[in-house]
Amino acid sequence: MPTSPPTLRAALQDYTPPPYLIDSVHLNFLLGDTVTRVESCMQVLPNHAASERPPLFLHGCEDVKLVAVKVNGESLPVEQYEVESSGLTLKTPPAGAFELEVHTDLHPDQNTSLEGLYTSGGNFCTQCEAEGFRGITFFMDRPDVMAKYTTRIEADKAACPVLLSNGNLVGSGEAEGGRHFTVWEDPFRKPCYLFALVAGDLCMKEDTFTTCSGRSVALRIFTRAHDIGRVDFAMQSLKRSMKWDEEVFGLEYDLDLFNIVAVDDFNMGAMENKSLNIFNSRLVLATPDTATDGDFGRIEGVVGHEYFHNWTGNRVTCRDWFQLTLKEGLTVYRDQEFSADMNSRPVRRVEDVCRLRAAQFQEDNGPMAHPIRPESYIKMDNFYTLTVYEKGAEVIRLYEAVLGKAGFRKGMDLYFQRHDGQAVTCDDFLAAMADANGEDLSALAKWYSQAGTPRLSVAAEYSPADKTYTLRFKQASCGARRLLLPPTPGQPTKDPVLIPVRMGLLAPDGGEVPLKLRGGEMLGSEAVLRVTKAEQEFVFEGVEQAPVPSLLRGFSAPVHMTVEGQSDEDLLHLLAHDTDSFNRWEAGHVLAKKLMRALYAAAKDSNEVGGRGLGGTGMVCVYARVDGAFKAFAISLPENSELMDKIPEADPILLHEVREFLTRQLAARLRPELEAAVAENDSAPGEQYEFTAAACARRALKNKALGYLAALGDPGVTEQLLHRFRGATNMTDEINALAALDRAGGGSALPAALTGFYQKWEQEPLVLLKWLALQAGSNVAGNVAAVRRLMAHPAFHITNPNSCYSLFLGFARSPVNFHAADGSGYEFMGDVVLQLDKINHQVASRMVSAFTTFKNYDQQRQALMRAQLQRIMDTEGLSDNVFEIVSKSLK
Ligand code: 0A1
Ligand code: ZN
Repeated sequence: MPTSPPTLRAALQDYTPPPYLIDSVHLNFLLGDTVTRVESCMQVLPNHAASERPPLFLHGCEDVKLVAVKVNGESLPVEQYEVESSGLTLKTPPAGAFELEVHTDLHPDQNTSLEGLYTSGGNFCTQCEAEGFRGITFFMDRPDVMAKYTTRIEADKAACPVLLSNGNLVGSGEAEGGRHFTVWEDPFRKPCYLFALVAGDLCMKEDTFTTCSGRSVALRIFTRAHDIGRVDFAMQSLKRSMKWDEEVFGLEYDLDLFNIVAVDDFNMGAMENKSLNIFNSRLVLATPDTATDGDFGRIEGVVGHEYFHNWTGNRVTCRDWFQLTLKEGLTVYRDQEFSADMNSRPVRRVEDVCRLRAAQFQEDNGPMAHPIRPESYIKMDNFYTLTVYEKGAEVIRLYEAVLGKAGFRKGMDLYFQRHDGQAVTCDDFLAAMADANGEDLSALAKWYSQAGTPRLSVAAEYSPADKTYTLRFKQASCGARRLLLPPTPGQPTKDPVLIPVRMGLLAPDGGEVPLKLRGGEMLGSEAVLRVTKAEQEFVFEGVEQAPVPSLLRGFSAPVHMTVEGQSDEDLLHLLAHDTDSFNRWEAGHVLAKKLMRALYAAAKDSNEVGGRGLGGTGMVCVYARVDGAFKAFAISLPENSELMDKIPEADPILLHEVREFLTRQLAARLRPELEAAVAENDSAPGEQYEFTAAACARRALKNKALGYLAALGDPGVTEQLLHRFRGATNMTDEINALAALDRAGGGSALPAALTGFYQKWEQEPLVLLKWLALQAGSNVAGNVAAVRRLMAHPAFHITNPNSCYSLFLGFARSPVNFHAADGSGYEFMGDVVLQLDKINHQVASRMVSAFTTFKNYDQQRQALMRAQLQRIMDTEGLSDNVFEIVSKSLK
């Protein structure tokens, strides 16, 4: 619901411990068709000096109606408390421990924010992170208040046969009027953001996992009846995650039951509520006919992620929300490692780094830039960002680079030993890592407090006379001028950070040079240099010939690196000989970026794309030289957002035309190779779909090649695509063929193919999300009208976040239509933001984020985008979520 403009801003430096604690809480949910009553009975403990009697403040929200307040069993006289929409204050609570009972009424069926208690497809469910529990009852809604929960749920037995909450089922029975109940007890203390309740008509699939100490854990996945046949992959992923965490981190599951529930209406991906994970259904349901390789990979990763939170997030949680990266950065790191172990490690690393550079670097360079530990926020929901999650994971990787895998594990062990059952800070994590290894890691602390992506430049010098090779590093941060916070001492000019540079040197014959730093010991063929100063040099001795350096192997730190004087020959040398697979890929990627930027610059000068005949020779070379899983990557062009970093005031449509030109060039020059790639990697007739690294790599290359061939506009290719589309036996191939048809212009075949796809999948909302996204992202000029029409299509539901992400974010990815010169795309998104803000603040604020990059574009577009931001800003009753992003963008 829209609220008045915000006045409250939370700040890290204002943290104080809570004046009271809640030792235990009994919740009684009386679920009803329209009204739900929540009876909460809390055992409150003082957490202040005995001489004081501070007021007790419990957070609330305007949709929660207070019905009764009792202290130690007696109704509290009205003059002893104050109730506002923000919360309930007990003016003079009793001294010592006491019992506080609060009854509230809610309307879950009217709750479109999808926070607190709401309904999805007629079933009840909750989402409490970050601050949704206050939408259920008045409570100390902060993560450092950790209580033991007992939850009774009562509902109509026919409408809600399944009644779930956290922990163990300790009771159940019949109630009056065709109702029934269950009682759940969670033996582990937890913050209220980890509370969950699910009630409804759900089917269940069950399995078991035997832990390393021999305990049997019941694993259950709940879905609507229609979907229960699609949970096997998620179940297997869960079992693999449980085993992996035991093997890699020695972490065993701690209850006898682990539940996952899939719901269609969910703002984010999934939620790690203690023993009752709630998932967006798109991250649970998958069979080869409905889900792509990408979907399977995401499901595996997110199932792992939520499971891993049981230790990194639940057993050890955050003291306050500024510490979010403590659990998220660490858990993303863990899910990335899990996925790397389950699939191809090098491929996963390239994918993770691409995402980081394409999106997080952009965030770091825009108006919402914040350190992985933000210093202030208006709405915490806005800080579930790529910076906190993905850059946070890269910062965890820095510990690993510095300490090695064994040292990292020692640090993790000490972290759990010290902090199990506590709500702690990022400093506590750093201290555990440092103490376990006897290392001073204070140089890593700046990564938590500085926003922006550090820039690292490297100059190299070879001295044939004394056979030394010198690397000179310089570091500086970008983004400082766009920092959100007013300049404060130390923030506008950044301090140097510790940058671990994993590296090797390649001799002219491609062999590895043994590394020996001046005055040091032999290091083998790979070393991790610790760059800690603004300027620092490392001198290698005994280098017989001028080498080619291979720096930042595996992307050992999240920085922009420039190697001065690096030639195309150097890059091709790395491509051919580097022992680090990431850097081999990186060499090709750098070549592709250089090529695209050169093409763009030439087009800008001459007003003609490709006018100077720049082809793709470098990339043709790259394609020829890489093999296996990397061949598909070798012809993947860098994302626009990555290129724009070095293109001031970019024209996104011109950049798109450059991409199209280069795609056509490559398709023409590589046609025989691409056709061979299709033929060699096609599935054999009757071949079963498998989600394995090798099978995914084959499909990726085949489909990438088909996408290129589609760009040729050859009717024969279109015919082949249509044939493939009709005959596809899995969704990866089916949706790729449809997308390629779209790229090929599709001719008259495209509308019929789209209609056929819709009819085939009419009953599968998750598949229709792909159908919506594909049409929304079309680069056919004037497509905004079609997207407006799709909003009225039965496949689209404005109250469903997935629908909005597919249609609107899909549209924002179209350079031609979102960035249309007449501003029609921006106006459409402005309309969408305002409409959505009345329904769901979190979804609206994700949409408005499409405007935050406006300073990257040319003057006309900046003005048009800014005008939409201003129009949103001037609208009455804006949510805090949208207000925060718009106001920071307009600064
Ligand atoms: N903790 C979850 C993500 C999550 C965060 C916020 C939510 O609502 C605002 C929902 C889910 C995770 O990292 O998976
Ligand atoms: Zn998480």
